Amino acid sequence: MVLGILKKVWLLLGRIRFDYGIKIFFFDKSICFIAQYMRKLIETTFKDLFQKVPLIVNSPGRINLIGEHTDYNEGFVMPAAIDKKMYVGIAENGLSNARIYSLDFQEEFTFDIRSFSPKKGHWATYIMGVTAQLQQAGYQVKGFDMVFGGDIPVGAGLSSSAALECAAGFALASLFGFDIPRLSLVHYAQKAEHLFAGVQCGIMDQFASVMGKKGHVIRLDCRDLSYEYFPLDLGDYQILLVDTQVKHSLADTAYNRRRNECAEVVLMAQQNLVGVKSLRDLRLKDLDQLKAYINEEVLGRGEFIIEENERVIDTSKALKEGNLKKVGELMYASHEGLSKKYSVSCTELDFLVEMTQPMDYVLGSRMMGGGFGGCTINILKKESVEIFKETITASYADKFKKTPKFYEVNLEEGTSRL
Ligand code: GAF
Repeated sequence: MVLGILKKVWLLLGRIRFDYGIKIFFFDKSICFIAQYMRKLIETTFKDLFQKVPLIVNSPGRINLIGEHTDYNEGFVMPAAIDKKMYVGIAENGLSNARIYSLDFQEEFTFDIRSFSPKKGHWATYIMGVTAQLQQAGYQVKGFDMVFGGDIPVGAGLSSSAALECAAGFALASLFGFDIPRLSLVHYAQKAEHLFAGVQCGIMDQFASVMGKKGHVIRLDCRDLSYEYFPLDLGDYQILLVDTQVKHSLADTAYNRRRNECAEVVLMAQQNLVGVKSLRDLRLKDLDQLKAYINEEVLGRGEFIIEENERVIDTSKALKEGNLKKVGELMYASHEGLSKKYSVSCTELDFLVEMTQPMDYVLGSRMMGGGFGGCTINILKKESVEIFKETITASYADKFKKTPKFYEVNLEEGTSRL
C-alpha cells in the first residue's frame, strides 16, 4: 500500500519533469541522476507488473549540427547522440507473447511473437518492427516482458522513435545473447521504421543513436557509412535547442514525398548524364541540363541537397580550424535552403531563426531534423542563454500565443547497457 503510493508519486514526478519541463532539483544536476531515476522507475514497475528484475539498456536521441535530408541521398550528415535517452528494461517471460509497458503512456500492449503485423501510429509498432527484423535475420526471439520510457521529447525532432528502436533491438540482443554488430543494429532499426512505421527515413538517426561518442559529432558518409568523429569544442559557446511546440505530425507523408522528388531528379539525370547513382554524384552545373525536363520546385530540391553536402564538408573543415563563426554561417545558409528550396520549414521555425539574426551572441541557428515543426538548433554564448530565452519566449508568445521550450544538450555515448 505504502509502496504503491510511493510509486504513484514517483511516476507523477517523472511525468512532471518529462512532460512539462519543470525542473526538479535532483533530476537536473546530471545525467547520472536521470539514469538512476529511470533505473529505479523501470525496476519498480517491472516488479509490480511482471515480478522480475529486468536487464536495462538505453539509447540516446540525437541532434544534427548540419546535413539535413542528405542521408537518404547518399550524402553527408553531422549528427551527435545527446543526453536525452530512451531507457528499456527487459526480461524473458517463458511465453510466446511480448508484453510491453510504456511509462509515458501508462499503457500496456501485448503481441504474439509468432505472428504480428504493424500497428501504425501506435508506440508498440517500433518494438514490433525491430523484433520482426531480428527474427527475419534468423535470431530466435523468445517471449519477453518490457518496460520503457525516457526523457526525449516526442515529436520535437530529436528522434525518440529511432532511440526506441535502437534501445529495443539492443535490449533483445543483450537478453538473448545475440551477437549483433552495432552497424547491423542500426540497419534493423532503420528497416523497422520503413516497414512498420511507414517512414522511408535515412540512416542518420539510428546511426547517431547507436554510434554516438561523448563530446563528439559524427561526420557520416551515408553512401558507404564511413565516418569520422569530430570533437565539438565550443569554448564559451553552447548548443541550445528551441522547441516550436509544433508537432511534425504531417511530416511523414511530406517526408516520403521529398524522397520521391529527389528520386525524380536522379532518374532524369541518369537519362542525360553518365555515372549518376544518386544526388551525391551531381554538381550544380549538371542541373542546368535538366531544366527542360523537371519543374523548378523539384529542381530546387536537388540544388539544396548538392549545396547541403558541400556545407557539411565545409563545416568539417571549419571545425578542424576551430572556426565557429564559419560553422554558424553555414548553419544559417542551411536553414535558408531548407526553408526556400527544400520547403520543409514552417512559419514558427523561420521566425525563431530570423529572431536570432541580429543577436551578436548567436553564431548560428537553423531548423533541425525532418522539419515542419520540432526544434531549431542554436550555437550561442553561454553567458547570454538567459537573455536569449527571455527574448525568444516573449516574442514567440506574442506572435504565436505559445510558449517555446528550451533544451540544453550535451553530447553523449551511443546505445549501451545501464
Ligand atoms: C528525419 C529522418 F529520420 C532522418 O533520416 C533524416 O532524413 C532527417 O529527418 C532529415 O535530415 O529525422
